[in-house]
Amino acid sequence: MTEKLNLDCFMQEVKAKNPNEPEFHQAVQEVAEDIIPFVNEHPHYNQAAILKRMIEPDRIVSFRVSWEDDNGNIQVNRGYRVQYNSAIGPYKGGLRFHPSVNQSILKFLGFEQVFKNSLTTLPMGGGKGGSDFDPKGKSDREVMRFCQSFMTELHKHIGPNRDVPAGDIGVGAREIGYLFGQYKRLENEFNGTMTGKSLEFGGSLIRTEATGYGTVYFVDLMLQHRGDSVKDKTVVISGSGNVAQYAAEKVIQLGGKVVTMSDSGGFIHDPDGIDADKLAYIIDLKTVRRGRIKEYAEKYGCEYHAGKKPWSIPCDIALPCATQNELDVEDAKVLVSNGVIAVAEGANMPTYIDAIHVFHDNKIIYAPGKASNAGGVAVSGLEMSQNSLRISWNREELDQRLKEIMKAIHDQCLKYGKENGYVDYVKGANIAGFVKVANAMLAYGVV
Ligand code: NDP
Ligand code: 2IT
Repeated sequence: MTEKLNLDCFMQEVKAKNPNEPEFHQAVQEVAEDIIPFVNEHPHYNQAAILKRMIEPDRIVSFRVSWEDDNGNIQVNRGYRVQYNSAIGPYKGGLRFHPSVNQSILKFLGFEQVFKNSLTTLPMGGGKGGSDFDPKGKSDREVMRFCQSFMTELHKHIGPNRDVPAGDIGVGAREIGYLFGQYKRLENEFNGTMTGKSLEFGGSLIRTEATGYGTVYFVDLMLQHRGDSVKDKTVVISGSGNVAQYAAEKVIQLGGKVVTMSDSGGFIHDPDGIDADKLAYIIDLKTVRRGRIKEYAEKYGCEYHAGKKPWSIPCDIALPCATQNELDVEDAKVLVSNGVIAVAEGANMPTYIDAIHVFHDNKIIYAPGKASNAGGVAVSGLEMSQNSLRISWNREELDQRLKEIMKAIHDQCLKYGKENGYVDYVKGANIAGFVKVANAMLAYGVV
């Protein structure tokens, strides 16, 4: 008879074995709260120690990245790739360039990615990588030299059937271009090893928009399930990068009103709503001019709140789209008391666990990132398919596939998360994501 798992003992062991990794502990705890009761009811998973095996990455590669800045000084950063789990497909997940990057953050992201990718219905394992390199304030040439040095090591560990990186915070079209260019040069091969590529060299339509669009499609599905929709809703968004920009665009297209966006300096509050023209300004500001969101407030004469997050602004829908742990228990209480209906994560793990509990206790519709932001990696999966087939699908076809995938994720959340009329999307996503990977691992025996 296999012993049942106990959440506290399990987490104690995780913390002892992975010291000084608070983000990783948090991501495991969020999953374990749902999976431990589930595996205790399905003891064949415990017998095979599936959960214990799933929290251990297949491998972590860590390496030195030396490069020369524009002044001729030698700079040294640390690069990583966490290859988490390949039970259902090649490792797949983004690269993050941000000064905060460390092993804990990349392990949490890689772990989440395993569940997220499983939910997409596509054959992708989970991984994540990146560096503590800060692209802010660097010239294009410095970014290029960094990317080339980073790829000079990374290329040994990736490949179209092994591990397929993409973008994340600080890694957009510019960085993917430099990274793929160096990969191709080193391997002397043109293949689908990276996604998020530009359209001229194997990229997919809709990939740029996919995470933000998918998040809003998911919100609309959650609201439809309650006989409601995004139309006429007031929406508070954090972030002003890739995910936030296209979440805002889709909200506007569906008839909602976006009243905030932010960056690491603070947030702007535009009570009249950010319309398509104002959003075009933000996209240019953030992706071309690489400026600060504060400039929006100066241009359009609205409020800028330095050093603050936007959760105090009354809204129907809140979309955290910037980074991890940007919405705490006090923020959650304020959102609830202001009448929020739905919260969906465009970012990965933006909400602290006790803030999630506040949403659940108040029966707020709440979607974890592994469900609501899976549209990005899903279209990355479609980019891989197009690269393998050497074809390109058109925009309508890809948008349709994205919608179908978000619907399939929503259905999986309902299957495992619906109880007495309320849907616990965290539980639904965790169990559905787990079952597919776990069953593959069972089939492989002890590996
Ligand atoms: P970008 O680099 O394009 O934008 C990041 C945004 O978040 C910027 O507005 C940035 O502000 C802000 N931000 C970053 N770090 C912090 C911080 N420590 N504190 C406050 N604000 C911060 O990244 P993405 O839009 O691609 O990613 C945003 C989130 O979405 C991340 O959690 C990412 O993991 C997740 N995600 C991304 C996907 C994708 O396809 N790109 C897919 C699924 C999830 P500033 O400009 O001041 O740095
Ligand atoms: O967190 C994520 O899902 C991403 N950054 C996208 C990963 C990908 O491989 O497209």
